[in-house]
Order: sequence, then structure tokens, then C-alpha cells
Amino acid sequence: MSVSARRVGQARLEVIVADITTLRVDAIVNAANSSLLGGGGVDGAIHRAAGPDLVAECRMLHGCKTGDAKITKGYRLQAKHVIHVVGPVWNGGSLGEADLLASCYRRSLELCRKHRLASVAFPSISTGVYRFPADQAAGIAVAAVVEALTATPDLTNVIFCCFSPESGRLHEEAMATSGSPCS
Ligand code: AR6
Repeated sequence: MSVSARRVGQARLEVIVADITTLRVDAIVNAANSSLLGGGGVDGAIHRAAGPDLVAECRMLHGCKTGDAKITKGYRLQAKHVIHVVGPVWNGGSLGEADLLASCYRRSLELCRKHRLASVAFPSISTGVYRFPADQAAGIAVAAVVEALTATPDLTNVIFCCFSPESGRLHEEAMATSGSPCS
């Protein structure tokens, strides 16, 4: 379900409420942990849908730091690639959580640029098990993507794939101040 869309430069930014594992895009982003070896939430869903070859490739990556991103193939997913990021655990907000969350979105767009990807879908990183406040996270997600888009000219479609209507509403609100409406 498409909630709303905006145009920012060359790119269409879209908010949808859906299961990210069903999307046919160049890359979906996984909210992983630093081992990159799977877990619960969206991470578990992505690994289940991609099949065991995904964790085999992840084993060769030797983990990932908080705020960083690494890319693999998508295997049985409709998506060609998975960009694995490690969001911050929320600890009250004074330990650099906002910067680390923004870094996940920036580093993902850097990988999109490097691999010349045209479409990418993000879950709401850190807002589940890692307890980042969902309203703040939505604002950080949209602002970080809008800022990094100018350096990512091949990227024409960015999807914020929310898992609940409430998360969709928060992203829609965050998008309302960026770009111009899409028809
Ligand atoms: N499609 C889209 N969004 C989803 C899906 C899905 N299929 N499933 C959950 N979400 P979380 P985190 C949403 O907990 O907070 C894992 O165990 C969910 O509603 O998946 O970054 C990892 O291995 C929420 O809004 O990730 C780490 O240990 C968002 O995805 C840890 O959890 C993120 O929730 C990472 O925690």
C-alpha cells in the first residue's frame, strides 16, 4: 500500500506499508546486528526469505560496525541485493544514537552509488528490538536520505517500507517537508 510519495531531485521517495521481503527492487536494507549472522524482526524475515546462501555469504563479511553497511546478493528474494546495516541500540539519546542512525542511511546510499543501483527499500532501522523512538527515527531517516541523494545520481526510487500504518504515518509526516508531491 503506497501511503505517499515526493520527488526530490531525480528521485521518487515513497512511503509504503508492506513486508520488505516481498519487494522487487535493486536492494532491500536489512536492520541487522553486528554479527550479520541473522536474528529476529526484519533480519529474521529477510534471512528466511533469502534462504541459507545469504548467511553463508554474510559469514565471509566478518561482521559490521554500528552505523556501517555491507552488501550481499539477494538470493531467493525478489530484490537483487541486500544491504545489511547495524543500527544503534537506543540508550536515551546521549550516546550518539541519532548520528549512528543517520550513518546507516548514508552508508547504504553510498553502496547504492558504488553499485549503480536505481531502487532501494529501507525498513525503519532500530525502531524494533533496538527501541529507537519511532517518530525521531522517521525524521532522521528522511533527512539523511534527502541529504545524500544529490551524491547518488543513479538512484531514482527510494522506498521507506513501514511495517505498520503508524510507522507509515510518521514517515509521511517526515516527508511532508521535503521535495514536492508526486502524482
Ligand atoms: N518488513 C518491513 N519491516 C519490518 C519487517 C518486515 N518483514 N519485520 C519487522 N519490521 P527490528 P532493529 C520492522 O526489530 O530495531 C534483530 O534481531 C519493525 O516493525 O527488525 O534495528 C537483529 O538481528 C521495526 O519497525 O530491527 C538485531 O539484533 C523495524 O522493522 C536487532 O533485531 C526494525 O525492527 C535489530 O533491531
